[in-house]
Amino acid sequence: MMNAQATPRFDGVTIALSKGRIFEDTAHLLKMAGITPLADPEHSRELILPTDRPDVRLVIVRASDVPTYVQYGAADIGVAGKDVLMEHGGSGLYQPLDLQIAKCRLMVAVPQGFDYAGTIRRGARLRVATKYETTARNHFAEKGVHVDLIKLYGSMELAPLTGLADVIVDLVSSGNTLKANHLEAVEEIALISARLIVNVAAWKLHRSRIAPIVEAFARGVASS
Ligand code: PRT
Ligand code: MG
Repeated sequence: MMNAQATPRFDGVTIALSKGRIFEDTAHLLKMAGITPLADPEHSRELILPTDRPDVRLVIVRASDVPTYVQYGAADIGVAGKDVLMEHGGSGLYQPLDLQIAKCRLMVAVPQGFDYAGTIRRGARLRVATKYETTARNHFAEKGVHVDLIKLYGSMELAPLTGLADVIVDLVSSGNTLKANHLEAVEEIALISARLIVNVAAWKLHRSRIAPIVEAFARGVASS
């Protein structure tokens, strides 16, 4: 529960989004719900964006922070990638909708020509660089592969090129980034798309304000 005294009062629905592809791909869904942001997060420095509906505001946070804002009720609703949700664990979150946006795949990738299957067959330890530590650990544990995980916060593709790691676990959409860095995908861990997430307590207490937005998003997904 948030400390009521420290929390500025806003008696409406707060939606947490990250800028970039999530914000861009969510715009048409917001529109279906009759919500138009009054500023563009790419150009505004404001982190709380009002909308044309006085009862709805947006908060702009890092993609990996969206589940945290919604889990603790600082935002009622959010849009987060399945990758981010797997890593977060999903506690305190209701996930009513696959929004079918920001699609990609979470993959294991190696330097072109690296004998991934052979390395695993020999039972050698793999050094794995990734931002997705928990998901990667679970994946390799299920396969019975011994790994040393190296946590990175970005540019995973650089790790095998500099000798930091043997393999990476990262998102792939077109495959161009891997190709440009002489890497190739060898294994799929999960298909990824963005999900609508809702704070469990807010869903129970304020269902009448939140449900119409969820339903409008659902219509938006069905019509695209
Ligand atoms: O950028 P920042 O560090 O602030 O956070 P972020 O990278 O987590 O946010 P953002 O906005 O880049 O991504 C938000 C969400 O979009 C992710 O959590 C995914 O669910 C989804 N998404 C979909 C992707 C991609 N596609 C994607 N291709 N996120 C990142 N990428 C990156 C990938 O990491 C790799 O570096 O794009 C590169 C590969 O793209 P291709 O087309 O070259 O294969
Ligand atoms: Mg990014």
